[in-house]
Amino acid sequence: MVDDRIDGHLDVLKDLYPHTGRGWIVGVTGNPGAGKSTLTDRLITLWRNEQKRVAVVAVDPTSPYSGGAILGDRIRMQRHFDDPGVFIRSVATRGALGGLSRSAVDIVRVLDAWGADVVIVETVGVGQDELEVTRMAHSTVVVAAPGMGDDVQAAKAGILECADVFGVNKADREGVDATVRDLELMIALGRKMIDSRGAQQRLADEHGAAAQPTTPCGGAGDEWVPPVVRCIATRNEGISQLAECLVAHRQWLTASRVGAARVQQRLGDQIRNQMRDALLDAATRDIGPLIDGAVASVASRQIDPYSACEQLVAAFRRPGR
Ligand SMILES: Nc1nc2c(ncn2[C@@H]2O[C@H](COP(=O)(O)OP(=O)(O)OP(=O)(O)O)[C@@H](O)[C@H]2O)c(=O)[nH]1
Ligand SMILES: [Mg+2]
Repeated sequence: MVDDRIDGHLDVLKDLYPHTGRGWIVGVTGNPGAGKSTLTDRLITLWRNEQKRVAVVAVDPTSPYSGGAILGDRIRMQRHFDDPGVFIRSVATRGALGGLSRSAVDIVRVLDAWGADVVIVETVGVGQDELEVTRMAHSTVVVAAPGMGDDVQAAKAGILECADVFGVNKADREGVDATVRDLELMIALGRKMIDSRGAQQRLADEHGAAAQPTTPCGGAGDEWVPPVVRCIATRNEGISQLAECLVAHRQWLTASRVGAARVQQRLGDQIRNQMRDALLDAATRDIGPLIDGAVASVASRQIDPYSACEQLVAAFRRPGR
């Protein structure tokens, strides 16, 4: 009902809302083929072993970027399909303005109400919609892989801002050191450098040299520096370290003032988005033909799009139109 926005779905969401707010929303984002689904599959296993209920929302798996990976996502996670403690849902609502993100936000709420301890949201890190979905997560891991030459690209797309943990996957491949270095350089440029060597050494002592985060899992006061964790999802290596960093991030969120501020901001964003959608729906319903007319006028250059927009807004606000 919620995904298809069938009549009555808002009532369902209203009824469910009091039951939400308990789940931990974890974003898994990154370029197509970086290994997000394989990694998610490993995280599901890890959290299921801790008796957590896990839900997965795979957003837009049919995008042209990932080339119909809906099947890929299912294959990578298929071992969990008949586990009643796991719920996996793909969302591919493209087309309608903002349709993708608003469906995804609502589906996450439904799964939160279902009692998911963790809701993992897998998105391909391209496009505004995906970034919007990522913003809804409490903790986000950005999955990078060596040799994709995409790190700078990712920074441009705003990925850096939403990364709480970097997972450098496919660490069995050549070029992993360069990818880690690039990311660390980006983090250092983007944030104040903190002296991390002490903590790094401690992690290396605890976990061995294999897959330790290259930066410490932890925030100092109001600052969180995203750790970079190497992993090999196909071999289940580095996954528990990655999960530890995510948990550390969650704890930091709870303890710091940033966490509360983020919750406020996220709610504000969601309400504003909902208002934008609702207003646009109402306008389309009330003055749909006028909008079509304005599009035609702009197309034939009789009017500029700015004035057209002003006139449409004025027409929509006119009482008793
Ligand atoms: N060598 C190597 N291959 C991996 C690793 N993790 C995943 N892969 C492979 O990379 C390919 C893509 O993995 P997926 O998990 O589907 O990647 P994804 O990011 O979910 O892809 P999309 O959903 O299509 O964007 C698959 O063939 C995986 O087996 C890894 O650690 N090392
Ligand atoms: Mg995938």
